[in-house]
Amino acid sequence: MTSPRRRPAPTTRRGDVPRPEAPEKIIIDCDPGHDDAVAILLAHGSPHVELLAVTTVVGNQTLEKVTRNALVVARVAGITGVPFAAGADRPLLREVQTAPDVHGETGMDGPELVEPDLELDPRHAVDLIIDTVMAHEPGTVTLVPTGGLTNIALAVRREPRLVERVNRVVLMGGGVAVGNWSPVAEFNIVIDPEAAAIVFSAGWDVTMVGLDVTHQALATPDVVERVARVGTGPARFVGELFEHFTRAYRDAQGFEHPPVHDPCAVAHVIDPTVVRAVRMPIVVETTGTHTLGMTVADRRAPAPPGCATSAAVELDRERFWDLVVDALERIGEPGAVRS
Ligand SMILES: [Ca+2]
Repeated sequence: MTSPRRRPAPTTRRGDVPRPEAPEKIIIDCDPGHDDAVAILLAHGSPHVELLAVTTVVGNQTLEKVTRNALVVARVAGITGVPFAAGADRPLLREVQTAPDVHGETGMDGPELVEPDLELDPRHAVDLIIDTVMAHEPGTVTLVPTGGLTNIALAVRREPRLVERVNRVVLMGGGVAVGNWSPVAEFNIVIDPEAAAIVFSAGWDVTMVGLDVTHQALATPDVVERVARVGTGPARFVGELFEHFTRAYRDAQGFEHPPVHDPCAVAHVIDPTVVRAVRMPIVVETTGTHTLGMTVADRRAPAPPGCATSAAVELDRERFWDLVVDALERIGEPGAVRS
């Protein structure tokens, strides 16, 4: 079954963002994470999405660290009235793999990480996801995972009606023809390939925003300068994240400028013309000797009838960063950046 899709509103002049009738309700499931932090800020600052909940999953660092980081971002962004809950502390089958070479010992090295002031929701992330989706009208809540897919897989196994209830899943992970954790696999997928296989094959509408587009979302000096010009505490926070991310990506992965992956998924929800996706069958490799965690995308057009998966193929870089800068400007200066 195909979920109801929101029709993209027409874009007006360059730099403007489309004006949908109502913001799209989203849940971000994440592992902050420098780019997860930017994704949360983009979602919070954008008038085109409504953040219903933030859940965390082991990934870039341990569950304890990424959960604390999510709460730090909440304080920096001034997010209140949105539940935050911690989820899985390990993958379904595999050993825990984290990425300290990219994200540091804290998982969000760079800025000073202030003491969080938000209480965690007592529920497990999986329960919070299920409760939130089931409490809303069918087809109105979009899941935006930006970490490993353990929580999402557990949620859809625990409550199979989620397949019909969610609007769609727009995830950062994978790639059509590129890897980063192996020659063919991306980190979010390969750290829990069984969970990813469950999510991609569940039958709900899945859009994979993968490395093909996120490797174009580079924090180049002009982007760093644009963010700095916003001049607020949250913008300085992002600047300090970029500083670490730039060094780490240079040393660990040989990138001149770091790809800021996770906000690309949020940007696709905000405006599908900024991150354009094409429908194609995608399956996750769970047994490959050299290809574990590969998202095997069938680019032989056209996609067969009933195909529920899409892959992002093109990023409008200029308008993507417009969205991020616009969100930071709207957030302003509400949260403490220095303790
Ligand atoms: Ca992430």
